[in-house]
Amino acid sequence: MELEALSVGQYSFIQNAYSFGFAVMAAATLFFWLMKSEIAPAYRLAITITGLVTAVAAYHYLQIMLSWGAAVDVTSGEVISTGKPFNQAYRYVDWLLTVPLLLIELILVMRLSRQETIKRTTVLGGAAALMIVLGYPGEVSSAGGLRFVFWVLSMIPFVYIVYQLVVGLKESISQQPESVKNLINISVYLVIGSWLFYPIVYLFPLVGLEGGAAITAVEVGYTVADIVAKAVFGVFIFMIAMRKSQEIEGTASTVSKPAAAAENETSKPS
Ligand code: RET
Repeated sequence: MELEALSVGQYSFIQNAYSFGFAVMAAATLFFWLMKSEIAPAYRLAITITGLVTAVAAYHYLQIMLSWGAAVDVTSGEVISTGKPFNQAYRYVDWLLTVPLLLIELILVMRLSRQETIKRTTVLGGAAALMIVLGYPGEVSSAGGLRFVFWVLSMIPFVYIVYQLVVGLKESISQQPESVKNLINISVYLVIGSWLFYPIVYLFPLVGLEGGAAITAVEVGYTVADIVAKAVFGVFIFMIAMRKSQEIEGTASTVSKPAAAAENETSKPS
């Protein structure tokens, strides 16, 4: 990455985007974990994982921010490289850990049969990890040809995941309770929509986008996409779990309603 192509303004803007990313991911983690007690036990694992994903991301945003701060010196009013490299591996390590978990969150909150859960989490999680691993060599290579080859290789599991989400899960989604069907469909399209951003951005250097504006677009763009794919998506998972929990609670309270009503009657002041 040609950091000296940045203006001080662009450099700070990116630093602020990382800081914002850290704040959102850390706050989202606290929210998911603190609110977990509101969720029925059957859906708590999904929410624990949702919080883990944002926790891992918060940690990486902090590391990215520190690495960004150490890579250049702006005290002269210009962006001067300090010689310490900006570590791009943090993003990929983050994705490697969190992208499979994001798909696992979705499967867990659907609460499919045990066998289907194992099958789908393994296949989708495995494909997601493969997609990230195949993308990395191209990301760090300076040869355009190699970048393109790894883009094509990484697109194979990507297309497979999209196919599985849209076609493979159709039947299972149709069996979900009416109250959450819509939320699950939105979550699936949120995954596809936010994930599409990454392979497009990856191609920027190949279509001649360079310089400070391109670096800014890529770094800020990845940060926004990460926030949508992890925190916003997490809120949807949370809403699905919450609605399903309320349904379980609703069924339970219908059973005990007569007793509760009778108690209310007797305790009413006259
Ligand atoms: C790469 C390499 C080029 C081809 C493809 C890619 C896909 C990356 C994706 C990343 C998703 C990241 C998420 C992060 C959440 O915070 C690796 C850029 C297909 C889909 C969801």
